[in-house]
Amino acid sequence: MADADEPKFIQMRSIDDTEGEELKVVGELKAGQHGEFSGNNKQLAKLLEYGLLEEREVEELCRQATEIFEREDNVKQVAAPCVVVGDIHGQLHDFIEILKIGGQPPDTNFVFMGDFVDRGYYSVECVSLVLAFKVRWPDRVTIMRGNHESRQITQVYGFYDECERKYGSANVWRMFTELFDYMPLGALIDRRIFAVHGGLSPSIDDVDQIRALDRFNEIPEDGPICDLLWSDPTPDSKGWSVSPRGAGFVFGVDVSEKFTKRNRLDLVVRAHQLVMEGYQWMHDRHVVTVFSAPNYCYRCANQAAIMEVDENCTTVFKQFDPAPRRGEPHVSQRAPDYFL
Ligand SMILES: [Mn+2]
Repeated sequence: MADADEPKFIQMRSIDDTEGEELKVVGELKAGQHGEFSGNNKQLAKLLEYGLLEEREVEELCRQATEIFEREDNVKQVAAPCVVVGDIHGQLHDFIEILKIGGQPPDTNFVFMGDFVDRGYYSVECVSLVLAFKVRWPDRVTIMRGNHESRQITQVYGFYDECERKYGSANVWRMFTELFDYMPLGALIDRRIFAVHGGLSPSIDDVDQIRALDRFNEIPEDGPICDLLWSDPTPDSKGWSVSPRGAGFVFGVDVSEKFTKRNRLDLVVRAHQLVMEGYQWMHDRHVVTVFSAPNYCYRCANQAAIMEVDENCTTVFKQFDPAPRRGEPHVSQRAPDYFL
């Protein structure tokens, strides 16, 4: 299994220099507004200030997150309003930017559609941060698994190497990848919007069928779980076709129409594909792609987006450009245009 493209990395220097305002949640954590400035709050504060957790902290975080995920359904019910986030891929500065643009837990409900790791330089920090949010506010933060939350894929696309480089062994990688097996597969927002990392599966007609799957394993090489995490919509053909990715399928507008109608959905929101504007409608607005890593791989010059769902289940997209940081090449530099 492989991603469609294979970009080259430019080695970067340091992460020291994030200027700008302190995040509200950092201030509140310091002020003790979320309880004692200890344990998980301390980890969260450290991560929000671009720090790296110690190995024993990662161990504790994974243990706590596993306990929470273990009790969650394959498809988590989420109430609007919420903010839906696509691929992050180790781009920590941009993750922090998302919190500035979209709001912060616990005031904002978040639905993260996976692919926290690989490609970018801060996969460890990104996955630690999203898990620290989850552990601190489990009911405010929904996480689903992306195709990169996998032992096999992370050994090819950077996360394994990053863990070894930052911790001196593969211990932390082992802890995270064991945890990945517990992540839910999707979310249902107000029973009207189905969120999933990749797309639909020829083995799944009803959302309820997903609930019956045994997900607590490495992502299989085929079958419904693989499809949900790997498939892509296509404008070019109807029905189901072989995917050029080597896993999952590509599906046409007729598939999306049938699935949304049968499950009484407004739409399917998914991530998984680079789209230049950060979001892209497809299949007569039955499907929308949200991609939240701007200037992906530090060279794709794409905008990123998040999707806000209001209390009436109306969607608004906020686009954003790369957050400023020294030491990384800037391919694109466009004026932000959040409200298109
Ligand atoms: Mn993906």
